[in-house]
Amino acid sequence: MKRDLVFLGTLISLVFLSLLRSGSPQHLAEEACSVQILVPGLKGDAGEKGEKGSPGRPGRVGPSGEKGDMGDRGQKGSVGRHGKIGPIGSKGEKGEMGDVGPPGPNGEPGIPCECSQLRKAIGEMDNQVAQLTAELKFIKNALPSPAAVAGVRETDNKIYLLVKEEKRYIDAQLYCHGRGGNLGMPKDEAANGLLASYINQAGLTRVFIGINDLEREGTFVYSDRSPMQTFNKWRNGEPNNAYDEEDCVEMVASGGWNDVACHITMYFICEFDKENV
Ligand code: MMA
Ligand code: CA
Repeated sequence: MKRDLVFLGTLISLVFLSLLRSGSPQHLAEEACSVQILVPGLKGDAGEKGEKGSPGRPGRVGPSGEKGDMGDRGQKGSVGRHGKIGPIGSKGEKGEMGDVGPPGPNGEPGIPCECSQLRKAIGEMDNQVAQLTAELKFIKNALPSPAAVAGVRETDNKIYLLVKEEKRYIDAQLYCHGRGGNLGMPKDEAANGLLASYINQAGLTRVFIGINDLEREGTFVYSDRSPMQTFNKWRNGEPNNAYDEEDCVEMVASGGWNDVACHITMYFICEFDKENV
């Protein structure tokens, strides 16, 4: 490179000199041609060592190696993550009922108001509840099987119950006693008329009522042992103690009374005092 520069410099100097000598452009071409006879100078000294080149591109990927030997067994892995939640199980059987809990806290105080009317109404309702409770208790205790019930009849102080189960007088009396009552004992016209209509409305012709002369022939008493008063409803010709065996009494559909044998069976009417209900 250095040698080339020296040669070029020499060439330019010679051309310049010849231009100065000629003094005109016509002589320039003739003088330039004369340069062709020039010869190169001596070879220059060796240049300095060049700088290191940049690294070459990476070579191509080599062929895959032979399969290696089997490696050692790996270490035991760490615990895995939690699995997903399983499906909901079937419902268990109902447990036993727990003990009764402690009583709750007291309620808020009531709102003050003009309560006299309300208090009165509540008092009346309390009475009605008590009455209904007592009646329900009576009904549960007194009623025979539902099929045998023909409703009840009542007056101010009595409840009458027609029992459609055929019984002998003594068993009918026991039945009524067992429920806190007696066989029906009509002691006045009103009561007698009520029982008569009860029988008729039930489509019956006769029922036992609570009158008999079991203790003393010819002396009729009510089944609560109270004596017969002036009121009676004996049919014409009764009591006749037919066949000398009629110590019990039936009421027929007209409301009239007739003495009959106590061992025959028929439906009957019980009566209950409301004050005992
Ligand atoms: C007759 C009459 C009554 C008696 C009955 C007994 C139908 O009426 O004599 O007094 O009680 O018979 O069946
Ligand atoms: Ca008779």
